[in-house]
Order: sequence, then C-alpha cells, then structure tokens
Amino acid sequence: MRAAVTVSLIPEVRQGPFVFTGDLVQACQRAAALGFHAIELFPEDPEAVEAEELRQVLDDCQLSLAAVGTGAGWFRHQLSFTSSEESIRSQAVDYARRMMDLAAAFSAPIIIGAMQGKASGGLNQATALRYLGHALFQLDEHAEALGVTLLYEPLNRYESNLIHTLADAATFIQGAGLRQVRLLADLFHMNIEESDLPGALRRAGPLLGHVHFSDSNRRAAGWGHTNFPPIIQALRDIGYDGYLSAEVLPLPDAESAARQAITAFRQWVGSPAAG
Ligand SMILES: [Mn+2]
Repeated sequence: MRAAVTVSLIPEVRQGPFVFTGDLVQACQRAAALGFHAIELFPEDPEAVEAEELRQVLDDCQLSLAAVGTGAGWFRHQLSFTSSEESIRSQAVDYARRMMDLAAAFSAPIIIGAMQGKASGGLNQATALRYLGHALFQLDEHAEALGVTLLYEPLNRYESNLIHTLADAATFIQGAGLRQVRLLADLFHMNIEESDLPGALRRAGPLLGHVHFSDSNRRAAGWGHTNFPPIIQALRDIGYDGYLSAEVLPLPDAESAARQAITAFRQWVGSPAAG
C-alpha cells in the first residue's frame, strides 16, 4: 500500500476535504518532502492542466498520480449523470471522458463522486440509478479503450441518496456489467453508512480500487475515533495494494494535517515495502 495526499486546484471548493489547495508545484514539493508517494489531483477542468507540465512537476518531485477527481464537473458546471435533462447528462459524460483522457496519460483512474448526483426534482430513485448506470457504462467503454480503470465512490446519505455502502455499489457495478469500474472506499463516508468497516472491505475484495484514508470526523487518520488497525488488517487480508489517500480537512492547517496523515500511515501500514 502506498500513501497519497489530496491536492485541489478548484477555487470553488476551498472548504472541501483537500489537504493542499491552489498551487500545484508547492503542493507537490510539500507532499514529497513529507514522504508521500503520490498526489490525488482535483483539477479545475480537464483542459486546465497541461499534461506535460504535470508530468514535469511529478517527475521533479518523484511522485506518482494516484487518481484524478471529477468534482469540478459538479461544483463548477453543475454537470451530473442523474440530471433530469438529457443534454446535461451527456455533457457530464463528455466532461468525465475528457478528465479520463488526462488521467490515462499517467495510468491513473478518475473518481466518480459528486458527479453521480442524486434523485431529486421529480426524478425517482430507479430512474436516477438507470441514468447513473448508463453514464458509467459509457465511461466503462472509454476506460477499456484507454486501458485504465475508473473509481466509483459511494457517498453518505447527506451527500447523495443513490448508493451508500460498498456492498450496494458492488451489486450495482456487477449488475450493470461494468468491467473497468472499481470501488472507492472512503473511510469517512463508511463511518456513517457501514455497520462493520473491516467486514465491508473484506467483502469488497478484488473490486476495491482506492481508499480515502480519513478519520470519523474527516480529519487526518488518528485525529478522530476510527479504529484503524483492523481496517488495515482487512486491506492486507484481501491483498489490497493500492493507495491510502488522505482526503481530509486541512485542519488545523494543511501542513499539520498532511504530517499527521503520513505519520498515521507509517504507524499502521509501515513502509511501502512492508505493503
Ligand atoms: Mn472521498
């Protein structure tokens, strides 16, 4: 397992669970200095990031790109896969595809979180899920062509009303015949929705593709009341070898949150070689 930290370039969501915000070069330098292996990037838009510039910064800092978030599609453009308007749904898929093109240049997956939307405005749950399945199916095909996976993140009940648990997400993914989609297990959302975190991770098994390494209060691991050792043990037991990515609030400040996240990683996971 390897340690990643979130970097947001989206001006609209400075209040979000992003450790570093604003300046990509500075963020990468801090992430590397603290010992992270990778960053998880939330670009302003797919075209706002020059792939060559990003590659240069990552190379200079000896960092990998763990994943690329698509949240700006919703926060900046209100694009959602479950909009009641067909044109918005298709723009949303197009936006995510372009983000995937950027991420695939680094063999990184994109994350589908906020863009999944919710059943609202007269749209019922069954229809919303059908729209979501249709969007993911189109992205699944694009991912297969590019040779990458994509990550679907179940959100807690206060953020979406579609799918809340890893088990329901796995059923949905398998039922829709999606081949490139993996589960993103966010330990903060899971703390609200799951009855047994290690058990849910074990059942996710090989479908698990990414972990948001966050405590119960969305602060850095170790600064809430989540019991991490059994969670790490479950990840080891299923042979998970992906990222633990610190998607946490920058509290009391970005540097302290990042330092605590990597300290917790070293305490509970150890060196990357110990996996
Ligand atoms: Mn998350």
